[in-house]
Amino acid sequence: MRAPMGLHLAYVSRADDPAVRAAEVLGIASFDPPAAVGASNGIPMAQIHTPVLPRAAPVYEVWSAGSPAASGQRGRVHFRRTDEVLFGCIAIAEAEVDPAPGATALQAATAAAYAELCATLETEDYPHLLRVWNYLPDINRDSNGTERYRQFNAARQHALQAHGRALTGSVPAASALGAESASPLVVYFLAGRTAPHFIENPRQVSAYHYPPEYGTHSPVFSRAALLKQPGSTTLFISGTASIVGHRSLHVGDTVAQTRETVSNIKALLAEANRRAGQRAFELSSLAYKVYVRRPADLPVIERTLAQELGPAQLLYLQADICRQDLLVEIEATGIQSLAKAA
Ligand code: 3EB
Repeated sequence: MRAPMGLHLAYVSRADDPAVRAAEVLGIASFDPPAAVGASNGIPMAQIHTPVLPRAAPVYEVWSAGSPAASGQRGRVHFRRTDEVLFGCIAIAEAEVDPAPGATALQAATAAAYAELCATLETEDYPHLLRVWNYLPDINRDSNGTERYRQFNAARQHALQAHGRALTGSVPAASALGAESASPLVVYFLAGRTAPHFIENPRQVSAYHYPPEYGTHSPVFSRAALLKQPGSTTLFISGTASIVGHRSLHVGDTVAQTRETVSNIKALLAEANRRAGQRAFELSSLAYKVYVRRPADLPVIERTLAQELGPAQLLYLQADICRQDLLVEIEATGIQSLAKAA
């Protein structure tokens, strides 16, 4: 039986899970792997150093396509692609870069990662960046007088600008999280040949318009991206937190932050369903990654999300979040397959 066209996402506990059809796998992100996994059979493997909660076996986020995929490499970017979409990943250790005067090692690593990412999109001809995941060690730590997340934002924006890419509007959905100290900067991404619809949240100021109190350079991401392909529609919801307007709400209150985050996701779903057609996506049918700053908050977040989301697929990870006052951040993916609906 052939898989339906379009993208597929599975969270599995083994990279060789039988549900994963090797020929159609685009790429894998592994969370908290016990040992080096590396690229296997030419399948790009983004190794992310964020512990899975509760501390247990590693989890593999497996992206695949409804058609056979081909592997490639450009510089440090490992990628795999079909005629429609490309999955890529790159890891750069700060110890391996040589920053220009005035730049930090994280800025140099970010600049290199984004330069190689953009070059891959150009040479392989996948002009539309759909979704980007960024994991940087010690995201909230200050160095050279600036928080590392803000350093990352400056370097990301400069690199995208240097490659002639949009800084507002047509910018990908994204997540940016902390990772364990001394791990490399890891970026993985999906790009396509068809333009997606980019979606903003009417309850929030667009991140690319955040005022300067959050950093000299705004983060470059859309709140969500909606990709329509023959036979399926994919909704990528960016990392979403307890932010209304541009302010963090419910400082110190994990339950209230979790609920506010779900309200933001509901607002994005309403926008997406308006674009995709009546009720294409429901809260309970998305796959979620929940980033928890303090592992001790896990039970209360789990209870709150069980009430709010129903029988949704949830993966919990321990990670620092890009604002010190945020305790939880949630990203989500929805895939509506017409074959399944029929
Ligand atoms: C926020 O809404 C929370 O810098 O790429 C969420 C998703 C956040 C992506 C990024 C940051 C990013 O501002 C933080």
